[in-house]
Amino acid sequence: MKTVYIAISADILHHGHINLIKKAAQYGELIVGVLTDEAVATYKRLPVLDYDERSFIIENIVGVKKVVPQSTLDYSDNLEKYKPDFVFHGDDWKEGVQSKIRQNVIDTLEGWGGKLIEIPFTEDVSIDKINGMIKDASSIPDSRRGKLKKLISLKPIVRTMEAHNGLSALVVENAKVTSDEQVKTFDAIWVSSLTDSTAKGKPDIELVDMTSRITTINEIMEVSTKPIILDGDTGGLLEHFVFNIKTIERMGVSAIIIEDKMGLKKNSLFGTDVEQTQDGIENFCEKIRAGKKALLTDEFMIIARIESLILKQGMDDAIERAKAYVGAGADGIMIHSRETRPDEIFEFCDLFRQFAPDVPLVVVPTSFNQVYEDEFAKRGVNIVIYANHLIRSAYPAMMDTANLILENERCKEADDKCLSIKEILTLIPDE
Ligand code: SPV
Ligand code: MG
Repeated sequence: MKTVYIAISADILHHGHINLIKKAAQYGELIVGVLTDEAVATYKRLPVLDYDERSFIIENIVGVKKVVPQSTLDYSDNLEKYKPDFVFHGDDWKEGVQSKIRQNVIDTLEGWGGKLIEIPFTEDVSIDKINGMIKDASSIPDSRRGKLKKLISLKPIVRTMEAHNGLSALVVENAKVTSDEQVKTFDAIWVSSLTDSTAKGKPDIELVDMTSRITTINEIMEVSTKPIILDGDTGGLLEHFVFNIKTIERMGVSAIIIEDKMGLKKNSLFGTDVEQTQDGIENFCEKIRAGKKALLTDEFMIIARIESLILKQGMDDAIERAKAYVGAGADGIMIHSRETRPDEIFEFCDLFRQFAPDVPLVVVPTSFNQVYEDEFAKRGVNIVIYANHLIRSAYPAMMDTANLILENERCKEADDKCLSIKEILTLIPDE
């Protein structure tokens, strides 16, 4: 008896898959590699159904002999393991991101004389339409809120970009870069106090109040589906924090990060150049405990941000606080630094992982910007936040255009720097 192998994610199952399974099963005993949750989350989006549910469905389709997990988009490991005589796939992967995977399949099969058989792609399947419906459904609060925890559990690192209004949120939602066999996108949105304030022409000193922050969050939510992490500044007075946190949780935000400072808060990147006061450990723990008590779901995360390195209080203080905040119930820790080298951040990560192997860890590498994401992941970091880069790049572009018009006393020269009128008119869809 010959053996046949196909791989699918099976999150959206349609008659094209059934065609493929039927044809493949005619050639021998059919093994189906179902992509693991990690593989789907890394290469596509969070799966709607988890691996056990998806593999259960596939196991029960006529013609399927066996279901096995496939943990990468690349087939090589499973092909080496099962040495099938045939691999079946639709003929729609000869170009684009999947072409390299296709070539690996052909090369690996050659090892034992196996063959790739490609069948015509089933044309009338509207995956785009189904994806659109899933996207709409996943933007509602109850679907969105739990996505961050899920992403942390499935991805080596959760890549997060700031947004400060609807337009920048659209950028975070839609930015996509294709490289090798991967499609890279952002996983989550950071609603930064610095960029939310700057966009309003205000300093980052908790002057933009919660009502205004909520308006920004709503604008962002209207045009996006990705989980949102809110920069909650100091969290304010404990008595206010317990109310605000409920509102934020109800809206479908996934996490709030609060920093252990008190009094008039200034942006951390000023460091000790301005006067800033760190909160007492017990006081801040009290805020964390009160916040946790106020929550209604176990999806929402309170992440405690440690300012000891920013305020030059030393590593021992940072670690002491991390232990205390985790003990008080914080769902994660953010460690911040304004050093241009990552050494103190790496040292913290190593020490932190010795006593908190599973607590999510967040970094904001604005200053130590040379570190690649996979290096952070190796050090045990779960979330990396690019905290201000969209607004920082928008401002010089706007200034250049304004200056060009002033210099030329007309707008023709500025046109090259601008989106075309057609593009700006169609950027935001009517519905
Ligand atoms: C923000 O984005 O507002 C932050 C991060 O709090 S930082 O600006 O680095 O303090
Ligand atoms: Mg901030």
